[in-house]
Amino acid sequence: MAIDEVTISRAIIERFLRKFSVSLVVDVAVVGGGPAGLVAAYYLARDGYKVSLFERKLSIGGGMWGGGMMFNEIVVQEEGKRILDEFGIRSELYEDGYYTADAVESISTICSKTAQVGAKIFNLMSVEDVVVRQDRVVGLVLNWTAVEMAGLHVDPLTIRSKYVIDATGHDTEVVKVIEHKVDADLLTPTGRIMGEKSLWAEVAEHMTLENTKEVFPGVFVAGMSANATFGAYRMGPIFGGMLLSGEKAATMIAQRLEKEL
Ligand code: 48F
Repeated sequence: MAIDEVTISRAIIERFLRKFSVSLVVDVAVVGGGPAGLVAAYYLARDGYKVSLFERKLSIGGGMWGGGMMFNEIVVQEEGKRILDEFGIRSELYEDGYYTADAVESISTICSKTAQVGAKIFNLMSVEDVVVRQDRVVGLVLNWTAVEMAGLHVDPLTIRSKYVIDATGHDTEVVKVIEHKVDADLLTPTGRIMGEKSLWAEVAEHMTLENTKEVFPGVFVAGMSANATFGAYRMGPIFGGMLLSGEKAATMIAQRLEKEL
């Protein structure tokens, strides 16, 4: 059969628009496609919620691809291994309580399973603003990363979402927008972003879970963004906290959504 280039173009355009159109109104919008955001999107989509994930970069996966200092292996502890097992990612005992896994196998599997359970993943899109109504975030403002990079004067588009997860990592970008633009305190002890502290793996790992919570009505923080928002330590290439934080954000939001039914 002959191949028609225009059919290829039309197929891509129509299918993309279909995917984007159904993502204009969602239960949960996840900002950032690192391990924390992907795991949150996975559990929510698997449980039947309508989820979109927006990632600024071409590749999904955030900081997991490079392991530690480009040695592409990750470390998790017992609790984190449970999540690797759930995704079917192979890991190997290194010594008591420490497991390693191939960084590429880990993040590509998480990404693939998240897409397969129905989360709509959009790469090359950046979240630049939020929509606030009655002191609650009810949507996100999106633009192409290429527009952002080129500094072009192009207006964005908007989506509506019952809940937002800021999983933007160290930069905690959604919360930053709220802090700068919304005339209300954040749900942190100071009402402001408290800022990330230097590296302390042991404390940071469990603080990540503690800090995974609602930071503004309608907005949860997960992963490094949670620690940056609540003034906790970074942890380097141990990834269990990121995975468990994604799971916790999903569980907390699912409980809220259930109540609202
Ligand atoms: O940085 P990232 O991997 O965050 P994470 O899921 O995991 C942190 C670890 O990678 C590592 C660590 C391990 O213990 O400390 O750093 O918390 O992924 C965040 C993603 O968010 C994207 C960014 O490109 C990255 O892929 N991102 C950031 N800001 C935006 C965004 C934005 N405004 N819009 C869309 N994507």
